[in-house]
Amino acid sequence: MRAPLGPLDPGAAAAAERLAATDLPKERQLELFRLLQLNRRLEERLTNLYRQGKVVGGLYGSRGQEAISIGSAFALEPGDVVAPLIRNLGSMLVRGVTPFEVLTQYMARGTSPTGGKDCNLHFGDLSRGLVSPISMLGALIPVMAGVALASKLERRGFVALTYIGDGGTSTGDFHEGMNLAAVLEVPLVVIAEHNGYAYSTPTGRQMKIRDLAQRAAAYGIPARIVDGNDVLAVHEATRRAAAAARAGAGPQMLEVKTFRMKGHAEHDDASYVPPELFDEWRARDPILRFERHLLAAGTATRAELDDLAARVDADLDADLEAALAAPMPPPERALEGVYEPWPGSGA
Ligand SMILES: Cc1ncc(C[n+]2csc(CCOP(=O)(O)OP(=O)(O)O)c2C)c(N)n1
Repeated sequence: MRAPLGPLDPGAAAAAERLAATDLPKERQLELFRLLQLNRRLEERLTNLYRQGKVVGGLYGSRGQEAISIGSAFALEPGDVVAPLIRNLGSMLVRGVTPFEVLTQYMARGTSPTGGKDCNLHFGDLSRGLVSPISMLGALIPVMAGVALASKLERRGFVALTYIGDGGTSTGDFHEGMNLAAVLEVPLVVIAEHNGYAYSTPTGRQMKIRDLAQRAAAYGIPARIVDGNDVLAVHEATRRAAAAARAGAGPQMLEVKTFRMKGHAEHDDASYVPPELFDEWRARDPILRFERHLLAAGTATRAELDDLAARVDADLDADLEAALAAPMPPPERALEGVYEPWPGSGA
């Protein structure tokens, strides 16, 4: 079977230990490391809860792709607006969503951001610059083109950023939204996550091109191809793309090459993925790579990194305990917030 993704570029395997250059100060690099650890360890706890039957509904993870969500969201300005997808928990964490909110959301607790009505990451918060994910793939592109248009028309200077999977780039909404954004020259940044599979369909079976970047080119949108497992490369490329969009250069796209290290969701054992692909990409794990880089560059000591990870774990233990103790929603609130009150109904 043909591998859906070849090496990132010739010599990529040998270069995999070298991360992109960065001028981020030490504290910011350690904050990136903390967020990566938080993303992974929170998802590991969610997997345990799922296996214990405590997650209500499906569980969609981002194992192996954490550097993309975190590196990109970390590169934005506070006033920028982000629309994550289901695999972008990391972007939400960067924007200040708490593990307690995420845990209660997945366990449908009454105190969760949606009061138990949605059971995964489908919630937003404009006060934190977060537009809610939309389940229909591709639909966020025209929505975020509109958000970016508002920024342009009102001269607000913020950038709108959203994500799309390789499969999602085959939807009509993606193409219409990209074309609209290009023609209107709005400050939109699209991060296209090329992770090899759309559910069980390898990329090679759903498009005849190798690089998603070609799709952006078709609309006159500049697109760069980035190693999605290098958090510093993703950060730097997003910073540049956002700066260009902010300066009036119109929409920008990044194609980030990566690999989905699990099935589509927790219920999917990924038996259709050749095991050697997992082996190949496990060697490029974005968190271990960054950890080795921090140590080799002398940016952090082993003790500092271990201490950070231990603190993440301790905080998560406390969050988990609190989330498990949170109440389920009372039945009488089941209809609250579902429908707009009918005009004149007094409701
Ligand atoms: C318009 C639309 N069609 C189908 C689905 C069902 N669906 C949800 S996720 C998914 C696969 C998405 O693949 P991709 O865009 O590559 O993202 P990934 O899951 O790899 O992150 C499908 C088909 C959907 N949510 N929306």
